[in-house]
Amino acid sequence: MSWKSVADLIVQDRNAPIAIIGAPMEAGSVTPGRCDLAPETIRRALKRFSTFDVNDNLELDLPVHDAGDLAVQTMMPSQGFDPIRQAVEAEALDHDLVILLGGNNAVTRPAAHALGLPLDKVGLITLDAHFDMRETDAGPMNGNPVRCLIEDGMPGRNICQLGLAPFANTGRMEEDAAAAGNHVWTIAACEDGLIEIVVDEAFAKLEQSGVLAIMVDFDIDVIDRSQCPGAPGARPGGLAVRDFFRAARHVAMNPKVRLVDLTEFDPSLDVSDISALTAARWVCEILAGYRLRTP
Ligand SMILES: [Mn+2]
Repeated sequence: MSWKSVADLIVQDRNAPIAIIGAPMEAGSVTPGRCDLAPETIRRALKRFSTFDVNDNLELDLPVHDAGDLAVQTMMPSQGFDPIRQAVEAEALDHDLVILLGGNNAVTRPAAHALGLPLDKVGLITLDAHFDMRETDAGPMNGNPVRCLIEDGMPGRNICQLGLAPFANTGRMEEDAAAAGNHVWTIAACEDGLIEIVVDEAFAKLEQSGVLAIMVDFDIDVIDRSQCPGAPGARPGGLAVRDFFRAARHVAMNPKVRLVDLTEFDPSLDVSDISALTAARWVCEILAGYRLRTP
């Protein structure tokens, strides 16, 4: 390779401002698949991205601490809660920003508990086709992390949900999200290049809620399925992949954002590496957004 790749930035360096950690959880998925393959697939795909963004004349020159991948492949979300929370918490203590590679969307709940703050001081933004408000009587799974977090004590006013897809949720979920006080922007509100405005609206809501730190969950199924076939929940009519990248960069520019995750990427469903390259580009955009933070 004649150029420096983004994979070359990922090294063992506890002083790095950013850490990356994989949580290859698959058990507890509504649609069983191979989300456990995502972290290694994304790491491999990062070798195909250079560190230079020609659009903005931006060189990614910051090291990223590699915290490895957790051994959660065979664990149910209830078993995986403590290992994920503890590992993410350790990284969040040492680094400004933690990038968590799922795994299915069940990794989001333990991660939100890992910022060293009570949940009423943590904000959660989701980019997701789904409310993730399924019932919790059978325990945590990939379809209910938002409901779990509300039951854990996160106020709905701390939760902003972006990109909800039509015919992919129930009226009951919408009612429950509204009753909890969640802030909601459907996919229609995120179209036509409006995603950065919507992200700013979400940040403003979280500012009003008085949160001290923000986690952003990027469920890759928010993207249009033609541009992200490797996500079981993705549907035609989803977010344009360019808007997904814009959202990632814009999110990472906010210093209150301490943790981002990418979930629901299933490499076994992918076509021509489209989703692998999309997930890896998401990492690049997060690093670019961090790089553009103003101190
Ligand atoms: Mn989800």
